[in-house]
Amino acid sequence: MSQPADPKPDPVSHEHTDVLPRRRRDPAPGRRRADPRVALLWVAAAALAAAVSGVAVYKAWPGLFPRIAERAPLSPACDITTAACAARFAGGGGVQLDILPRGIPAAHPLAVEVRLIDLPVPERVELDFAGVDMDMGYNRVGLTPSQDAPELYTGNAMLPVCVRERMTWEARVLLHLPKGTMAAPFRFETTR
Ligand SMILES: [Cu+2]
Repeated sequence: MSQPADPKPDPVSHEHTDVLPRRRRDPAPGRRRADPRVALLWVAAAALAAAVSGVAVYKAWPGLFPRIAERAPLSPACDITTAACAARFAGGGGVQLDILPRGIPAAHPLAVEVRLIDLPVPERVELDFAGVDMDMGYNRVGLTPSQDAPELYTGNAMLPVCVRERMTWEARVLLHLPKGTMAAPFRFETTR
């Protein structure tokens, strides 16, 4: 019975020890670590909004953005400004493109000739000129099937003048088939 006097100072020391666990439970560092996740959520929400508006644009102009069923690989070995070039589809068949006059001058009437190689007859054949690293607007012409040769399509086009000294273009032969559009790209450069 001499001990009951001891418990009196004890509550003080207990309080002190209680403070430590409470400090450890402080979630401040954990919350700081959770912040990037919140930021990521916002990025995801913004990306989703951009995707939704992108789909809206895509659906509003199906002619502008045809569903590309297959895109032929680029063939850098051939220069379309100096010769007729061919592109092969991975699924078989190909396209030969020729644009005259050579050099593909801007603001000059161009004669376009497309020859289909081992491909079914498309509903429509078009040639599209697109700026590779620059938006050059809508430059697309429809090609007409030749009377003599069913695999031959011809048409007239014109390349717009670029403000830049050097411009990289992609001429795309678009074959519109029931299964989707097949695109055969040919890259070239123009200089002023
Ligand atoms: Cu340009």
